[in-house]
Amino acid sequence: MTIKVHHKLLLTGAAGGLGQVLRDLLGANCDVLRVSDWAEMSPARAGEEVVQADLADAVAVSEMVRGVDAIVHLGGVSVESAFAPIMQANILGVFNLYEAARKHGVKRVVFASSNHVTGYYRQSETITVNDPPRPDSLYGVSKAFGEDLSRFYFDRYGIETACVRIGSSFPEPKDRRMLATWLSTGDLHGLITACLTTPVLGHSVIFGMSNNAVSWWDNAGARHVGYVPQDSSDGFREAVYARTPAPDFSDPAAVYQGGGFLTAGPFDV
Ligand code: NAI
Ligand code: 15L
Repeated sequence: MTIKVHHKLLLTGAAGGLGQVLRDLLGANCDVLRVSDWAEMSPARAGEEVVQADLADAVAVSEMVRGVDAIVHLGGVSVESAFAPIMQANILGVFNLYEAARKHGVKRVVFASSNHVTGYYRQSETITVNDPPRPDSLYGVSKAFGEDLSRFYFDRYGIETACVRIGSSFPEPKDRRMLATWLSTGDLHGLITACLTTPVLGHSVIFGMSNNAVSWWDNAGARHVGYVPQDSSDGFREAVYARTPAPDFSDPAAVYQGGGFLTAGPFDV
């Protein structure tokens, strides 16, 4: 059973892939779920509020945040792209969100960071949450900015944040890399619930992964969050091997943890 400690939760990025999944699940974590995106969303259901807002619009973001107790922040550019949209959504947008949280007294945020903050580590390395960022893309740099900004808002204003470096959260692992990076959507919800309910969150970085046998990430530094993954990519391994070619190690995507993000771009501004 999900423990409900918040009256009103805000979910940003609610029109996106993970946002739609979590919109169905996070209702159990609160009395009222406010869902937001700049894209159109389906109408409010019982126990929901729908707010359309561009993260780059400080006034709109302030109104979006007013009155909520905690935020699950998924909104933003979710892949490598030209810098301008990344700057608007992931840099200015995350600043607007934390400023609004400060002004309105919101004390806890779960920030959807990404494994691409550390994509330039090799697939032969196991890293911890204390290893320095090595972003593999402008997108990864923007998520590293969000992690740093949230640390500043914790140190200065006491706003607690879990920076969840999500691996690959899809219904199934799509390729061999995702056997290591896979996070089931059930485990994603479990992880977010843990971050929302753990007594003391502080400023925490945690790798968002299921209990996969092959893993590049050590979450020992995030034990206080109380996340215990229930799923594993292991059952998909045989089928993934059967439908995908052996890795070509002259391709950086097969060598580094960030996979295809290593070779995405540059994009015209
Ligand atoms: P998505 O691209 O499907 O959803 C992102 C949502 O943000 C979209 O609905 C989009 O309309 C909204 N958005 C973009 N710019 C906006 C703006 N300026 N103002 C308001 N809303 C805006 O991405 P997905 O897969 O659902 O991921 C959700 C979050 O989790 C993203 O922040 C992504 O970076 C992060 N993440 C996801 C992973 C995955 O495996 N799905 C892996 C690592 C991180
Ligand atoms: C991400 O950060 C992306 O948002 C998602 O679409 C996937 O590509 C994921 O990383 C991944 O690394 O598989």
